[in-house]
Amino acid sequence: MAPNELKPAMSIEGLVREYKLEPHHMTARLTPATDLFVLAHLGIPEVTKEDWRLVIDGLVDNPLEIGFEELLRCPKRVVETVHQCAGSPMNPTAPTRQIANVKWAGVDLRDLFSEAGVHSNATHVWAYGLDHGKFAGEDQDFYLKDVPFSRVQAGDVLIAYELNDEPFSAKHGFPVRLVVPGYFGTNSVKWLNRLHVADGRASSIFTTRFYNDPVPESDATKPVWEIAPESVIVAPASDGEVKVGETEIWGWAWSSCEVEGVEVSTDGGLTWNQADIEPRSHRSWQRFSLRWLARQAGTHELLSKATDAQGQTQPLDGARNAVYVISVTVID
Ligand SMILES: Nc1nc2c(c(=O)[nH]1)N[C@H]1C(S)=C(S)[C@@H](COP(=O)(O)O)O[C@H]1N2
Ligand SMILES: [Mo]
Repeated sequence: MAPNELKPAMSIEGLVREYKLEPHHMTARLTPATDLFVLAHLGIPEVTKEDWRLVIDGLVDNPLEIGFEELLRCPKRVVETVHQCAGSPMNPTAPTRQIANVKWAGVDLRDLFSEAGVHSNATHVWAYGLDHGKFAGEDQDFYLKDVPFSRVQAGDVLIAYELNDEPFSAKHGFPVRLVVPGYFGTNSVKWLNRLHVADGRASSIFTTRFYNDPVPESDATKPVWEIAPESVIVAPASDGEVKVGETEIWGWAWSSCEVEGVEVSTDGGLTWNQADIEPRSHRSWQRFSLRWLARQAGTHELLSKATDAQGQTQPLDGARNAVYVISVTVID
């Protein structure tokens, strides 16, 4: 059997969705792997390092086939980046706040592509995962996504084998997955076994049917690729209590590019204050904070709104990245 036709057994069949942290739990800059959300549409395949191979084919001069040991011998690249689940493709405008900041290590796909010699008419890279099973009532032979070739050429797209300095657990894609920093998690194909270079989009249930967002005020849709600007308040906790007096409001902000500003409201969105925000380091999320003098006991609505370097800002509602709103009680 050709290696890219490997059909592993599924140790778990069907949708796996483990959402573990709420924003007020996200106190650590680096999310521990055990706290990371898990999303698998078809279940969890059992893949061994020994069986695993990656095929690179399609519009290339030299198709490649790489085994695990060979991958380890390639130059290693480490990327710290936000990792976000876009949520259910059946409900694309619902915010999930499933976000993490983690460190991936692997090989930059751009380097492998320069070895393979990609043709000038290449526009997309199709990424296949070894998981199989039913989704939306239909049999899938594999998980298949696509990313623009230009994103790969921009660098930092990894053929990854480590999460926070450790090998992956089965659920996170052991032994090897794709990681596309700055793109929603759905594009970071776990149990990766084939990259096919093409001159158009892949037509799978996960590319052209689901994971295309409606574009407001038009009939068009756009693929769920780049992460949109977003922010969450970590402290105070949602539905928590603070004492009358000075309190620090702080949280995380992120986007596919750097976040330039976060505004915070402590009066349900009537007025907004510029928070302090740290510059972005690598592709990490950014901490913002604001001193708040809570004068009056009672319930207050706190909101945070990020704006990124491209001038994109969070909408108040009706979108996955809608402004985050929490309620806190100020006590005497
Ligand atoms: N092969 C494969 N890769 C996949 C998926 C999948 O179902 N199969 N789910 C995607 C989705 S929707 C997300 S959010 C991320 C989740 O990665 P994690 O479970 O390692 O956090 O994996 C992506 N990669
Ligand atoms: Mo996801």
